[in-house]
Amino acid sequence: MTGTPQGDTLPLERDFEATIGHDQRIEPRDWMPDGYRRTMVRQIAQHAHSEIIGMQPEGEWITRAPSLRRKAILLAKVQDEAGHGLYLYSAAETLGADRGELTEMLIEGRQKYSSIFNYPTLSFADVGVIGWLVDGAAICNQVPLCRSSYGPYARAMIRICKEESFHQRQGFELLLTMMRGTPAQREMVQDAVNRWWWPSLMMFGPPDDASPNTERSMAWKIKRHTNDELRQRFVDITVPQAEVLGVTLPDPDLRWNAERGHHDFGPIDWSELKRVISGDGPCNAARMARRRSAHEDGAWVREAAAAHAARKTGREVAA
Ligand code: BYC
Repeated sequence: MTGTPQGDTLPLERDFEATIGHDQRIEPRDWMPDGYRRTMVRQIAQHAHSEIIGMQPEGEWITRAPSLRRKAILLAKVQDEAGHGLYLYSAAETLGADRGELTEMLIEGRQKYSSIFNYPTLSFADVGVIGWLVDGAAICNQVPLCRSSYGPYARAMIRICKEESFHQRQGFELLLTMMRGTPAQREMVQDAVNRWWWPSLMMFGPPDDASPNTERSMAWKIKRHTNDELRQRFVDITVPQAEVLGVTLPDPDLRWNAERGHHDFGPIDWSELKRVISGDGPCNAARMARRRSAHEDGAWVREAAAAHAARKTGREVAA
């Protein structure tokens, strides 16, 4: 697919650009520029890793959920994240990436996962706030990705977004219940909102003037909006929800700007995002250690599956 001799690629490039220009999908067997393939593998792999690492902060609360109902909801949600990771690794495989190699790259620190999962979950209110803010931010980011130019990614995203929507609602409902509870419960919610608000805004990535990939990814219609556009949309959607909940978003500069038709918000500490992405967040080491040990613990499953597949292939050859 990428092996076409140099010089012969011009018609293929034209076809590719025309497909993108007509808002049609690029499919696995279509010719695509190496840079497009690399960008897709990078983004899909990071996204898959984020889903899998993202099971950890909330997973820690499954055994400590306050009721059977909350436990069942949380179990279902964390299991969904595993499913999202699997759809996404499958989408990356359609581009020729090997799932095992992607996992190795994550474990060796050569591929990234979302900064947001490097913060601790200190109380059960964090489960609600992750659903409301983190999944809420994920939905803002991912709904436009349902129209991403790479077919398998866009299709995976449709199902993921439906499930994320359930996740966001369960978080909001949990918080609403706590806000109608005792003063101590309301304090727990406010404390969790204070800790997760700014990291949630950072999920959208660096500001547009410091985002090296956005321009190219927008031209290829991999991304449909810039990081800042999506961040603004998230703030605008979230402010009225905070009012319904009765929580204060921890930003003294947050106010409606009638002229812009958007909320203004205060400066984001980009040095924190850089620190967290480069491995120096509050939980990076713990998240990676857990991921490594889960990978090692799963070795026997992978070996058994490979042996089973080899035996099956052997039987098919013999027949
Ligand atoms: N954390 O040029 P930029 C979820 C990296 S899962 C870490 O703007 P791009 C959920 C970026 O990768 C959440 N790294 O990049 C799961 C790039 O580095 P490389 C994940 C970040 O790709 C479970 C560099 O910084 N969602 O929602 O154009 C439970 C420069 O950035 C971050 C996705 O992956 C960050 N926050 O835009 C609940 C969605 N931000 O690769 C929820 C799909 C930036 O050049 N991904 N970086 O070394 C995307 O939409 C885009 O990849 C991003 C970044 C908007 C994240």
